[in-house]
Amino acid sequence: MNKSIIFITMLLTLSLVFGQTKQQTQQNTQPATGIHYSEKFDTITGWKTYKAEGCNIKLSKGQGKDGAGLKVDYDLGDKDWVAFEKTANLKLPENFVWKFALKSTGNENYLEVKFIDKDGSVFGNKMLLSPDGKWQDITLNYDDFSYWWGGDENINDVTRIGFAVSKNVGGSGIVEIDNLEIVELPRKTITKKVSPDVLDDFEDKRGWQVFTAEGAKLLLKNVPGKDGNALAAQYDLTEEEGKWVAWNKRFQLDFTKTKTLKFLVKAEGGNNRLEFKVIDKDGSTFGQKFEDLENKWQEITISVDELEYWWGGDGELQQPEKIGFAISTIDGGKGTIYIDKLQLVK
Ligand SMILES: [Ca+2]
Ligand SMILES: [Ca+2]
Ligand SMILES: [Ca+2]
Ligand SMILES: [Ca+2]
Repeated sequence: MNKSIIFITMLLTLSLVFGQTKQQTQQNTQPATGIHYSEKFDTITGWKTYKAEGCNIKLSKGQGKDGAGLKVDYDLGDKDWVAFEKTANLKLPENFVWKFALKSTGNENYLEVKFIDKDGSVFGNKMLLSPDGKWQDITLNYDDFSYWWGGDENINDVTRIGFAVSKNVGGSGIVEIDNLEIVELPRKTITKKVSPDVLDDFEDKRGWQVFTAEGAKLLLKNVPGKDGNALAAQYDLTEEEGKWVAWNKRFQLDFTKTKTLKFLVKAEGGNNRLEFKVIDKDGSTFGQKFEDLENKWQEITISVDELEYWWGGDGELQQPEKIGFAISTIDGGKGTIYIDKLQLVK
């Protein structure tokens, strides 16, 4: 979590530099479809680097996938992150894809892809690098990005775009990027029909943000579940003690009428502990732990009043804003926890 704090500090500084202009409306003067941003990396001018203390990053012109590309040599050592960003002037369309070619070698760390807007809101996506030295084409949709921190919770005029390499196993590696494009797509018609008490049906993994202890790994996927898709949390806690992986998402939570939450769960692999959390705006974290989960679907019912206060904030739940899950070590090792149909019961 240290990394997040460092990022917040860095981004607060950036947002001060860029001022506090607030813009609530998003005017769409752009054409209905088309390329909003394109970078072929014939030059690497304008890309700036940032790093946590003790980390190193060097940008150079690489071979690229098509013509030259951006080559990033990094060394996290045992620290947390390096970043490379560029100023942009972009009105983000309502529906888009962010495409780029990616090649990496070295250690298996995370790649973060980020938009930063005028008031400092950061929207991002975090993926595990596959450092196999092969070019792969990455396509991220609007749904793959979630609000991370800073500014307000809307993405307005984008002033910077960027990437970061953040710690999974740490150490060094090379990341190469080419053919970066942000392309507008036709507006989506939303056809989802979910009952109003379902907070998340896990048809997609939109909005879930991943955190891991040093050396631990977590990959979130959508797989066929109990009811349509479920979320599969594939984890590797290693054999060491005290490891954990976690994933959180923001929800509009109102516990004034009902305080009963339910979800479906199934566990495969290692014998480990599932933690369920409700997190307040000030960081007050309340939770409940579950052990001996079985390899068949079961429904868990939680009463918000019975959650235990764990840490953070003032110990009171005034403005609940996130729900989180975590897996912590009993025996460690690998496994998958499946979650489906998270609901606030009427
Ligand atoms: Ca190129
Ligand atoms: Ca904003
Ligand atoms: Ca589902
Ligand atoms: Ca509180």
